Amino acid sequence: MIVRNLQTDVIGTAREVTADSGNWTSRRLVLADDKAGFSFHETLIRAGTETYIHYDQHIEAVYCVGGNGEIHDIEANTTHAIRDGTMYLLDAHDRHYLRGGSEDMRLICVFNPPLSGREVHDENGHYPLLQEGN
Ligand code: 9YT
Repeated sequence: MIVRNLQTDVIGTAREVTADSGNWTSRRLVLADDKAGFSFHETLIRAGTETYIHYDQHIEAVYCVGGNGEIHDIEANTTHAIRDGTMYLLDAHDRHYLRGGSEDMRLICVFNPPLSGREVHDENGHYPLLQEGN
């Protein structure tokens, strides 16, 4: 069994990653080296920001537990409000814009394959497929 606490084991360590843009901070509670087959994060999306994302190598489920924002599905040209209790699943490598609303949004995110820990979006909104040890 692995037990971790956000405050004591994640915040302020290498498991906490902030985008260069400052748009989001990801606190990575479970990573690839835990060998669970997925990674598990709490992500803060800053209010009023917009981030282009395209996970071409990963599937991600996202569940909102606080704050507000929206997701714009580029292919479908639809926009969905996100608030406490909203889930979205990026099951088709969906290109999208993620927008923070009037307050920071707190999201619980699961990635398959798991992130190894250091990923931030590249200029195409992608996360690379990092192998452990890279
Ligand atoms: C919801 C989302 O994809 N936000 C960007 C950060 C990502 N969730 C991560 O690395 O934790």
